[in-house]
Amino acid sequence: MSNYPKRNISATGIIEFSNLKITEPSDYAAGVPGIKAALEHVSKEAGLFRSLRTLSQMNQKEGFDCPGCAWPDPKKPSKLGEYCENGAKAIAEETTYERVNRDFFKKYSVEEISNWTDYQIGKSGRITEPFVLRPGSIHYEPISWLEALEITSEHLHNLASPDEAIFYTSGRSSNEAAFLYGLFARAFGTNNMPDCSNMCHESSGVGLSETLGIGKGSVILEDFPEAEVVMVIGQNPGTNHPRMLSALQKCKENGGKIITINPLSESGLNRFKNPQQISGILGSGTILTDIFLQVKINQDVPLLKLIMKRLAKRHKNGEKVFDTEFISAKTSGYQELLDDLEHQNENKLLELSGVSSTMIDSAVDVLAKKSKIIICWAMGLTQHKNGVENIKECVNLLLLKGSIGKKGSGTCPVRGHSNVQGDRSVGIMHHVSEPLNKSIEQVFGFKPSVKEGLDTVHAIKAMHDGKAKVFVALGGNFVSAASDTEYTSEALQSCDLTVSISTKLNRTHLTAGKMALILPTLGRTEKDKENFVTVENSMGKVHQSMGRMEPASENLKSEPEIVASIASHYFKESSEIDWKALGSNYDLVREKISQVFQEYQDYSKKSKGSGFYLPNNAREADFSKLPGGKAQFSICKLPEHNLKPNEFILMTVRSHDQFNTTIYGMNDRYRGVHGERRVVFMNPKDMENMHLKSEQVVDLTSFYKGKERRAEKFKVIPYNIPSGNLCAYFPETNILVPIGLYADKSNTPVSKSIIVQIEQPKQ
Ligand SMILES: Nc1nc2c(c(=O)[nH]1)N[C@H]1C(S)=C(S)[C@@H](COP(=O)(O)OP(=O)(O)OC[C@H]3O[C@@H](n4cnc5c(=O)[nH]c(N)nc54)[C@H](O)[C@@H]3O)O[C@H]1N2
Ligand SMILES: Nc1nc2c(c(=O)[nH]1)N[C@H]1C(S)=C(S)[C@@H](COP(=O)(O)OP(=O)(O)OC[C@H]3O[C@@H](n4cnc5c(=O)[nH]c(N)nc54)[C@H](O)[C@@H]3O)O[C@H]1N2
Ligand SMILES: [Mo]
Repeated sequence: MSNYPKRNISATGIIEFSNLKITEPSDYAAGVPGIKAALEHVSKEAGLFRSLRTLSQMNQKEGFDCPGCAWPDPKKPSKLGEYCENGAKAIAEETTYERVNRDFFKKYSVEEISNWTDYQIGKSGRITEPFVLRPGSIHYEPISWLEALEITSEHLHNLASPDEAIFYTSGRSSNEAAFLYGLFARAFGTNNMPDCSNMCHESSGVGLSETLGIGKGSVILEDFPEAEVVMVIGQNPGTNHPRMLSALQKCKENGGKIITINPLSESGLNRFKNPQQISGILGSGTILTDIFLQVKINQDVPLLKLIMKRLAKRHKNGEKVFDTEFISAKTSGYQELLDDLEHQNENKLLELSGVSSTMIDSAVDVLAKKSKIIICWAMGLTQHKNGVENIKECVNLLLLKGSIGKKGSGTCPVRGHSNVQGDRSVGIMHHVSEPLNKSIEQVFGFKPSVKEGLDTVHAIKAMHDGKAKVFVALGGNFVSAASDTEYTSEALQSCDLTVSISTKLNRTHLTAGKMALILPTLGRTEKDKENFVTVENSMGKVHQSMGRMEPASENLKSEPEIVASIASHYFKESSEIDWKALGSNYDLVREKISQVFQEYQDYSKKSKGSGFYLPNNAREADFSKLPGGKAQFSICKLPEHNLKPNEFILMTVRSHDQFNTTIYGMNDRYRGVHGERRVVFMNPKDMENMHLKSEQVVDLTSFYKGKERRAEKFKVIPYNIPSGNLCAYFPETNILVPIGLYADKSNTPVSKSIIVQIEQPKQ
């Protein structure tokens, strides 16, 4: 495409402070303030009565699946409503009355909107019809569906190779949409299918596959009441998976213990006032965490090694601590692990972990005596250079205790997006799978490419280098979610065409290619004729989801229909596949899925009601597909940071008022931060050493391979966080994560251990 003047787009928005108020962090989650916050959000965005009706359908058998997190629904959903405060916010966000329509784009140019914060952009509302940003133009204008599809098709045809196209998926898409999308990418000829999982639980997938033979967790919801110990590592369920707190509550009520490992003492894990119980509203709630190990950022491997070393010592002294029968029948590498633990220096591990020896002993004591153990984790373990080894170390502990494939025990990587696991199961994957390729050939009659595709970080590099020219996104907000914001923004803007299938406006629509399209789609809550779609929850259960609200505009199409239309316009008459039929008949899509993946027999029928579980070998303690037919112990290295005296490790987390890049509001109630997001949490002693006062404004800089990256203007907040560690929110801090810095094997950006310095603001 010939050269047009480059648009003047801000990748981050103008930086302005709002109204910071700091209070004591809350010492419990949910309760009355949770109900109040939920009601405030829904009334403001979408009207109270309309929202309450929508919420009453959420996570019910005939209703729709919450578009928030992937935590499973109980067998008997509460009649009062099976949702949490943050689920209510997700609904408010989708069912908002605000609209991004022709008038909006006439009034505001993309250059102007790009100066807004992500919060302001998101609050603009739902997109009402297809829009195009033509080369050289700075205003989106309406375009017909037909012309938009023709433009997409023409650009895809003009590529020199199918590998010049990128097909990104975010985890909110249904199984049906994701399957069609993956099928189209493969029929088109590429495996370039990066997805949000690459930035999220990819390390879990890799670590679990290599050790247990399946990239998913092994527990189901009914294991929680049975568990004797639940360890929650690197996860903040009070904010990100609030319905998980009810499962933890049941574990506690049955006498179970909870061990939490986190650099922060997160309120949601301290005490829970269940808003669905009278006692939760009037009473003092349930204490959740019994033992809190305040680990330093990224020192979980040393901590877990120390725990295992002390357990091994007790075992050696004759106490029956390890499940030796399980170990000899089902595992490989036990002796090597014991040797490694033996050689580790106790004091070094202790110092690295930052946790007191007596606290570790209390955890060891509980773990020594119990055998039904669940380990839950999320981004606090996956988004590090050694993310994969973090997971393997958790597996080591479970294997020593025989806590796999047994009721009340197992692995629980708590998934993020509501269908991120389902999208993977039905074929969104940049890796080549021989069996999948074979199946697709049998069912659809074409041979998919055998060339490995690009994941998120490599797709960004390819676009930046001019090797990929068309970017299509099925949902998500690529530029704000990915690392190295400025670099990713340049990468997208260098594309000839970017196409976003979206519900709401976001920054990726602004860091657009030379030509850009927004194809507006129905959300989860909305009626899609009489169709239902299916999703898979965090525990491998597939079930239906059916929206019932009137769509935000009559000009929206469903995701499966949009994907199928792109395919049918691209192939015209030349495809064996009847894309039009697939785009309108989801039973037919499910039939095709069940032909390609044998686990989905009788798919349409079985997904009704409460749904069905996909097979899970780890749940059955069947490791026959692994070397020697055994689960694998791993020897993990200690993480290395080599910090200079003025350097800190920064983790980037979610506030209580956001869903990834969608900012619901400006408060982080549990952590006592109100009205502001540009804050950095810091240990008071570190502040003193650096002569920093509370609310003083600083810049954060990171250096990587000779390049400085700077995130400007953050207010310092004294907080209970280990010395040498910092915490701030994403996406504001993504600008600091170098594109070249990602986890070994999983390629997940290291969003939780960024080495930074604190500097005086530049201006
Ligand atoms: N309301 C809401 N719900 C969500 C989301 C949302 O944004 N908002 N996002 C969804 C998505 S996609 C995902 S992936 C999940 C994310 O769920 P989480 O992983 O809970 O999300 P984060 O905010 O990234 O929190 C990470 C936690 O790990 C801790 N941590 C950071 N570094 C370390 C470390 O080195 N070691 C240990 N032990 N702990 C560490 C942090 O202190 C924090 O408590 O939530 C999903 N659900
Ligand atoms: N620094 C840092 N970066 C991170 C993380 C971190 O912890 N720290 N976490 C990472 C993680 S875990 C993840 S999962 C990624 C998230 O990456 P993404 O999934 O790409 O980002 P989201 O913010 O969830 O996407 C929000 C957008 O999705 C669109 N959308 C919402 N609902 C629908 C729908 O039903 N259909 C369609 N088609 N579109 C819809 C809307 O337009 C909305 O603006 O971010 C990652 N980035
Ligand atoms: Mo995620």
